[in-house]
Amino acid sequence: MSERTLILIKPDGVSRGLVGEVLTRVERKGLRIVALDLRTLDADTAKSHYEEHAQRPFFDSLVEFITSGPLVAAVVEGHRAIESFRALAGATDPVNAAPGTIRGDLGLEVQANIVHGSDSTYSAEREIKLFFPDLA
Ligand code: RTP
Ligand code: MG
Repeated sequence: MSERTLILIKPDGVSRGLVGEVLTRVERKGLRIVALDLRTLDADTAKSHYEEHAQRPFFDSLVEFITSGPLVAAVVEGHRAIESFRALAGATDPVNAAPGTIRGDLGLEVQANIVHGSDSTYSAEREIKLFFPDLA
């Protein structure tokens, strides 16, 4: 089943020069990039993107982090793309993420964990509309 997911290379990934590394892993997996953009999020977009975490103690810090510099937003498409990219990304906390995953190989800290991937078909649809409202 082909589907689409939203991925972000977070500001830490961009500032560390990991855009090519992440996109290479995505493409080698067989996922196809259908939209790609470097942008800096405003606070309202960031809050909307992470709305499910609004009551969490780390929310303000997360919004500050994700708006702190340019990130790369992409829509990728392929067989079970949502689950497939989450598996490539690895566990949220890079310390617990398996070696071989993006976070497991390249990250150390839970907030600056390099990438985001939509976690369900509902989230993917919502997030793709938020980031790329004109995408067909
Ligand atoms: P994401 O939404 O970014 O793909 O990450 P995820 O599903 O693996 O993790 P989630 O629970 O949705 O958390 C969203 C992002 O919030 C930051 N975070 N900080 N300080 C903390 O304890 C903490 N916990 C989560 C991370 O940047 C995480 O990816
Ligand atoms: Mg999440």
